[in-house]
Formats: sequence, structure tokens, C-alpha cells
Amino acid sequence: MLDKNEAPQIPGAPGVEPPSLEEPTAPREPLPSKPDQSAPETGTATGRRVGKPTDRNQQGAYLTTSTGTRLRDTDHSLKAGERGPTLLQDHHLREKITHFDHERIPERVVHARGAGAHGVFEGYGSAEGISMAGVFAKGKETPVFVRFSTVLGSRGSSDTVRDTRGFATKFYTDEGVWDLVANNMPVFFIQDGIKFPDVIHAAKPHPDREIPQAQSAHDTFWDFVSLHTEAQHHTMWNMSDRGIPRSYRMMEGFGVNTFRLINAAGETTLVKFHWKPKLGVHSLTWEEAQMINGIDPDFHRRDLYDAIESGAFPEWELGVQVFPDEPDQMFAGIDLLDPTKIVPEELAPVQPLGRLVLNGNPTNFFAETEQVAFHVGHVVPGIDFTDDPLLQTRLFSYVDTQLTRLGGPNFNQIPINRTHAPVNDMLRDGFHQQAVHSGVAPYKPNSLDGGCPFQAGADLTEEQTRAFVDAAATIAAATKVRANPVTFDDHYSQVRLFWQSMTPVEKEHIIRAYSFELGKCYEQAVKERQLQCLANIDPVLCQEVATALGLPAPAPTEELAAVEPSPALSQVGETWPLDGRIIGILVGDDEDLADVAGVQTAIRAAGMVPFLVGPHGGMIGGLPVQRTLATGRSVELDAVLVARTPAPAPDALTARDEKAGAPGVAADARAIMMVQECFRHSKAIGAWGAGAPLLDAAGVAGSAGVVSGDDAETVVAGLLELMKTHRVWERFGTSPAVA
Ligand code: HDE
Repeated sequence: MLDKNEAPQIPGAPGVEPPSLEEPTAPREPLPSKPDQSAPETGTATGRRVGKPTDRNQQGAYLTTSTGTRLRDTDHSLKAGERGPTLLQDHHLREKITHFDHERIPERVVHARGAGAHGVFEGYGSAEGISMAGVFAKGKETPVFVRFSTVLGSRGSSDTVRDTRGFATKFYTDEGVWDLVANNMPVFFIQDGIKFPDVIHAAKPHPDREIPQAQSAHDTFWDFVSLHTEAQHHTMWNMSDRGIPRSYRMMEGFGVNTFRLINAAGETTLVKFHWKPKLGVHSLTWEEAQMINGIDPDFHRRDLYDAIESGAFPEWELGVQVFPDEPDQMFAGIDLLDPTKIVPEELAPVQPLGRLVLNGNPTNFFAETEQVAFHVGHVVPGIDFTDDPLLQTRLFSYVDTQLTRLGGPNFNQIPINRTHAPVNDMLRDGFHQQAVHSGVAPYKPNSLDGGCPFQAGADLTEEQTRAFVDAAATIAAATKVRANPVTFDDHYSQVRLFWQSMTPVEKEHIIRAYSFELGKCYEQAVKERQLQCLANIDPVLCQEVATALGLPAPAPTEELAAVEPSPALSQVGETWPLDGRIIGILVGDDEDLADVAGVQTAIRAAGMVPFLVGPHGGMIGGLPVQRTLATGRSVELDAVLVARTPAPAPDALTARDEKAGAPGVAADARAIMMVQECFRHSKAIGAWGAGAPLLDAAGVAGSAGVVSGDDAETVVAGLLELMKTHRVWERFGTSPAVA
């Protein structure tokens, strides 16, 4: 894995070494992986660790068939004469084309679009009292693979759509694989897993036209959530800034369902899992998100890979909210089995259990990110389930779905899914079997294989008995029934709690999101029905959205609950580290950029990535250009520094680049636009010396969050200070209605 000191100055070069201009002809072995790339550890199909990860790469300098026969020619099929028909006997042609024809596998039915990374989890030892799982032991390091995802879009859809994000972690513990399959929102649309196909069918594109892709701004989604009001809480999280994260690195993760932990003495507690990002929780603005969808649909993927490649390793703390395992499974009046409810952190603080660092990019997207198979039922001793009816269905679904997606029951033998613990499972045969099982008795009891495998029993040593424990949870005598407990009936009070916990600017963003999404619906009844739901959440929210839709605001049909706001739900108000943030530096076609080189060094030293944005590609003033005024756009940047005011470049013509605007302006219009967009999106802006005139041209000089002066060092320091709050919040105006 990457050593931070080896990190490249600007991430993103595709190859491990720069290519030659001519096609290379001297035979050589395959190149090694890039320093930032990692891969699943090499092990047998049944878990034993062997060799180095590179051992599974392709070998030898020469092209071969899949069975290792060397080939002379892969450019011409075997034909009956130069102009004749292709011969059926061409074994190489048939192998090459047939394999290609079958390269695709079904995408995930949900969470199809994702990005993964390797890392390590280190336990703090603080969980000892509540869980016997070895992964939490003090100083214990466990390799992990994490896959982040959107829910609704297809594999090739854009990253920055408004949606929930998946945050699934595979821990390769010594005691077996533990999968924590989480989301970036702590609640879910439904209380019972039987309704999962309903909510997904409603949210996916319409079945007739297959539009819109990867978004909820359409009639079927709002039809469902307005009829099925338990979805309102999750829906508001999606409409909040949480639905458009700035980066996977800046998201919380939540296990959503309540789990049961067991300690070495057999005592149980109920917990909710939380991931807390070191960089804080931050979001895009809606306009940024929409622009990025076109300009860089891979924005979140790129951000994750680039951060790891540049040594800004993403980090989270894993924590739990802990509740006594009482027979009613309630805490502070909140039903812990209802996945549409949170327990505010003010009532049950998150207790840290360990730290996750992502420090390796995958070597091969398909083999790792696409083939990884998570399952909520992959648990280890010390972690068990509750009877949450959503969780119970999930326990069935995750294995079932892999049978189609990965083509059979042996998906746990795929390298990225292989456990690091020894396996002796009596599971045999099936498609894609990799293990060569010896013995004749894959059954129990047997004597022909010496009785092996044995169950971990009380007569064995402590080491040997570390086996999974089904917690002896009591289930009250009950009648078989298709029904919910009454505690599941409250659909509005926590939505109101969320709304009331937001700052005015966050409330404005929520109003904007509902107005946009419902404004995209065609059916009047759907809009009116959802307005009724909003009336039952908050009259101001309802009124503001109704105004945007041109509809009357209905009166509530339910009593508005008196709720205690939870400040922990807001994203605004603190300062955060800036690792991996991107700062654009605007320059003209200058000979001397010594001051800019110094600024770049300072930005890199602060753990961030400086992008030089110039009027043309190649080198300017001895420095490589990362973006030109034609290829770059403000939304790729977290902040902009203006070092020079670029004169209109030769391609500043609307015929070449519509962004160039009308001629006759002293500065290149695209540079002005870049500053204005950064301003509109409330980003920090700085300028020094010859850059200052651009601030005047953009009309932003002297405004909040705009620093200028003669000395680059002071300007950069001021800019970094502003960036710590993520945005210049005061620049967003808020209406009196929500103030
Ligand atoms: Fe999932 N979910 N889910 N889900 N889920 C899948 O499994 C399902 C739910 C989550 O990166 C599928 O391998 C049901 C909650 C993530 O590979 C599938 C229900 C939470 C991922 C499935 C839920 C999640 C999935 C599709 C309701 C947050 C991506 C492909 C009972 C705690 C994992 C696959 C990855 C994926 C079923 C609800 C998180 C079909 C039936 C709640 C992060 O099995």
C-alpha cells in the first residue's frame, strides 16, 4: 500500500510509468500495480493465506490463450485467403470473442453504482464490556474493503445525484468475515422488509420509458412516499443536504437496524452502529451537484481514488449508541426495532470502538468492487441480530441476490470475498467451485473422515471454542400475525425533529429540494398529497413548498408533536480538517510563477491538492497545468485562488467554447465565470497582486469570504481558515420565513 511520502503531487495519472510515444516492441513482464493500489490478500478458496497479492496477476511477457498457449497474432482472424470468409476453426478468435460476449454480469438490483477501497480497522479495546468480537480488541488491526454507492442509479449513472449513499464494510477478521452494510442516513423508508420491492419499484425509473435515471424527482416515487407515510422521515433526509454529499470521505455511516452485542460473560446489549468521518459531514449545493453530473459524472469515485493516491487517507471512527437489552426493546420512548426512527445522540452519545483508514485503491474494479458481496448475515462471535422486521428480511436477501448476480453459491470463494479465517464448511460443488475438497464425508456425524469437522464444544480449549453465539433472547408468547406493533404508527414526530434541528440555511435547502422534486412531478394529486404530509411535519415548510408549486398549503390533519431538536443532526457550525481538498490557482500566460510555486508547496504541505488553471495546457512558468479555462470548471474545486488575471486566451471564442462569452473584456470571461460560480456556491476565494483585478471584474471584491492582499502567504492563510467551515455560510441568503 501507498506510503504517504511516495504520493504524487497531482493524482490521476493512469499508468505506473509514463508511456513511450512509439508502441513498445521489446518483450517485458507485466508492469506492477501503482503504489496506491492494493488487492485482496492471496489465499486459498478455504481461507489459508498464501503468497503476495501480485501472485494472481497475469504473468510472462508474451500473449497467450487462456490456457497458456503462446500466440503470434491477435489482429487478424484465420481466413480462407486474404479476402475470404473467416474459418470456424479459428480457436483464438472464438475464445476471444466468446469471452468478450460474456464479460458483463447483472448489476446490483439496488446500489449498482459504487466505488471501493482497501483499508484497515484498528480496535480501541473500548468494546470489551459489550462485545467479545476480536475485531474490537485494543490495537488489533483488521484488513477491510469498503464499497460506497448510490442506491437508485444504474452502474453507469452519475455520482452526484440526490439519493441515499451506501457505506458497506467487509472486515476480514480472524474469526470470520463481518459485514457492516450501512447507509449514510440512519433511517429507512419502510419498517418491514416485505415492502422493499415496493419502495424500490417506486423510486427506480418508470417501467414504461425508463426515465428518470438515478433520481427521485418523479411521480412514482412521490406517489409512494405520500401514500406510505412511514417513508416521510427517510424522504426528508434525502431532501436535506445529506442527499448530495461533497465526498464519500465526508459522510457519516449508520447501521440503521439495531443489533445485539454479546460479551464474554454472555451478557447482551442493543446497539446502533455509527461511522463518524474525520473530515466532518459536508455536502454539495444542488446547482453544483447538477453541474457535476455533466462535467464529471465520476466525481465521488475520482475524489476517493485521488485522495488515497495523494496520501490524504480517508478516516472514520466506528462507534455505537448503547441501549440496555430490555424485553420491550425501547429506549426513551423510542422503539429500537423501528428503522424509521433515530435515537438522538444527545440522549445516547456515540461511544467510539475503533478507527478505519482507507489507504489502498483497488487494482481491478470488476474483481474487487463489482464482485464484492456483502451480507448482513456475515457476523462474528459477539455480534448478533434483533427482530427488527427490516433486518430480518435483509438477512434473507443479501445471499439470495448474489446467486443471480455472481452466478451460483460459491461467491464467497471469489478473492475479494474470501475470509482470512480457516474454512471447514461441508458446502460442496456448485458453479465456479474453486476448492479441491479432499475426503469422502462432507456430512455430520461421520467417522470416515475421522469425524472432521468438529463443532466447537465446551470440552475444547478456549481458543477452539471461540464460536458464534446465538444470544438467548426471550421472545414473548405471541400469535402468528401479519401486523406491526402500535409503536410503529408515529410517522411524523421524528421528521419534525429533523426539520427543527436544521439551521436556517439547511432549512432553505430542504425547501428547495422538495420544491424541485415535486415541481418535476406531473400529477396534481401526488403533489397535493405530499403537501398534506408536509403540513403534518411543519406549516412553514409546507407553505414555502406550496408557494413554489403554486398550490394552496393544506392544514395539518395530525397534531404537530412538541419535539426537542438534536443539534448533532446539523452539518453547520464547526470547523473541520481539510485533507484532500482541491484548490484551483488561476494564472495567465506568465513567464514567472515563483510565487505560485511557493503557494503550491504550502497547499501540498497542508495535505491538499493544488490545481493550476491556465489559459492553455502543458507548462506555464515552469509549472504543469492541470486544468485549462476550457477543460476546468469551478465545481471541481473547493476554493479558488487568483494569482493572475488571465487575458482572453486564443480559444476564448464562443465558437470554440460557449463559456468564453462576448469578446472585448480585459480578462478571460471563463476566469470571471469561475470566480463568480465559486462565489455563488459560497466557496472561499482569494487573490493577491495581479490577481486582484479579476475579483473586481467578477464583482466579488470585498464580499464575505473573499480575501485579497499583496502577500500570497497571508491570502492563502486566510483562505484556509475560511475553508475549515466548508462554506462561507453567510453568503447564502435565508428568507424571513425560516429565520
Ligand atoms: Fe440493502 N440490499 N436492502 N439496505 N444494501 C442490497 O444486496 C435489501 C437496506 C445496503 O456495496 C442488495 O448485494 C433489502 C438498509 C447497501 O454491494 C440487496 C432491504 C440498508 C448495499 C439488498 C434493504 C441497506 C445494499 C443489492 C430491506 C442500510 C450495497 C445488491 C429489507 C443499513 C452493498 C446486494 C454493496 C445492497 C436488499 C435495506 C444498505 C438486494 C431487502 C436498511 C450499502 O440484497
